[in-house]
Amino acid sequence: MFDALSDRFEGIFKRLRGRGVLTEADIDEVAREIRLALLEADVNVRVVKSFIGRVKERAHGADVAKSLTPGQQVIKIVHEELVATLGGTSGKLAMNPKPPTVVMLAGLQGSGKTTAAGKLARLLKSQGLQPLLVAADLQRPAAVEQLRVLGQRLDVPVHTAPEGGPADPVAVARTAFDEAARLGRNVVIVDTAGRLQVDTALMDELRAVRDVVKPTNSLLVVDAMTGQEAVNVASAFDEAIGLDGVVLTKIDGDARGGAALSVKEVVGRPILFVGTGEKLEDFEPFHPDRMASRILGMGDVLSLIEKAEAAFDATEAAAAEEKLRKGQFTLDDFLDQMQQVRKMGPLGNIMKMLPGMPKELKGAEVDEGQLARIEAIIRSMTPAERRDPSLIGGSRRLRIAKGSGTSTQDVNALLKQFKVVQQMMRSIAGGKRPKLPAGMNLPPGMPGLPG
Ligand SMILES: Nc1nc2c(ncn2[C@@H]2O[C@H](COP(=O)(O)OP(=O)(O)O)[C@@H](O)[C@H]2O)c(=O)[nH]1
Ligand SMILES: [Mg+2]
Repeated sequence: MFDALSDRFEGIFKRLRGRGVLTEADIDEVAREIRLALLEADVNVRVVKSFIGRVKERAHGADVAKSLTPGQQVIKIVHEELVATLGGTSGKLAMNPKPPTVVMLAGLQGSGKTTAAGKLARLLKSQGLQPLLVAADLQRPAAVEQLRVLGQRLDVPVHTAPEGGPADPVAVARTAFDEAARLGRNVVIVDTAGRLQVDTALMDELRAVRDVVKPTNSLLVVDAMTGQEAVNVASAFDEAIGLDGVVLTKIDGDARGGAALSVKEVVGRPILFVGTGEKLEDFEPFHPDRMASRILGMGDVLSLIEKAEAAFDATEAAAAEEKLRKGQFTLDDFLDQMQQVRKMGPLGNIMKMLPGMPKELKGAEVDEGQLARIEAIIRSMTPAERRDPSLIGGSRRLRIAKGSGTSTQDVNALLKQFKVVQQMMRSIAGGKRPKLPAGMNLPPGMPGLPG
């Protein structure tokens, strides 16, 4: 799910990253592109409209924080609004203070209710709870059997209508509580019947079951493939039985994601769980922030932005970049940049997070001890030497090594690495992808690459 949308966002943001300043017209253009991307992903029109409105308003009004580039700022706003659209905080089941907690699953036929019942039972069991599955879908005999098989596999009891008795879902629901008490079960999961379409008979049956079980959580199971239609389905179920949340299934498929992005805002009920495959373990609590990062296809970049915000000064970075371009980057700047980058946390991680980093750089291991050594070496140089390392001949090398408590080999290595960085920077500035010489590790404190 979300692949196409992710691609679109990636394209939009890639262009944004290179920009220094965003004009009103730039923001409008970005907003237009995002709008199109969302509509193509089958997101509800109303949702798109309010989403774009919020993003635009915030982007226009954003006081340009020194720590972020304008492009990063827009990405951050889009991400935050996406999280809000998806439901803000992570969903959780409500627990009945007087057990059992009752979870009623409703939804169209084939949406994945029975599977979700099994998956939820598995999840709750793993959390130390004692679930009971209740087969209140008596439309098709196969449905009961399906739940029974799941229960057997999970070693979770399944409550069904008595053999040969009337196929009455309300009766099954009513006797479920005695069964739960008898078996010492504290969560009752009720699987219900579905239809291919919303109809009154179905809704009446569900209402009757609901009145008997009084669900602590009444959850709508929605197939992500339903797209925007999911919104109508959700509204109908909400009106009929009252919903507390949504289980979005089959997000492993190639659904465009419109349902996920629309349900919360239109129906006002959060997605609590997602089904990510056919197996019982393919089920997880829904985290809006993680999903938003996944949609933007840049989870790593976002955490990098967060870190950068905390530590990095965009103005200084821009100045360093400018110097690089002009070939004026000195060892002093190198030291400055190294310290900036170090404020952001373990270097190895940051390298891995940077988008567009050549693979050989991403894998580069950075040794923090080596960082300290490099810092000491540069500090032992005179200002003139830092500006122009070509001054550093044999005797100066020895002096610097002694001053920094390192060896002349260390000093040599640093000077060599610095030269490589300068060359790399020049080639990046010239629009080429940098290549590290074979066997050479990235010098720590390598300044931020222009993304
Ligand atoms: N790929 C995938 N298939 C699912 C998922 N959830 C359910 N299914 C499949 O969807 C079909 C219908 O599921 P079922 O639980 O019987 O739907 P119900 O009619 O609502 O009870 C089955 O073939 C399930 O294996 C999911 O999250 N991912
Ligand atoms: Mg079923």
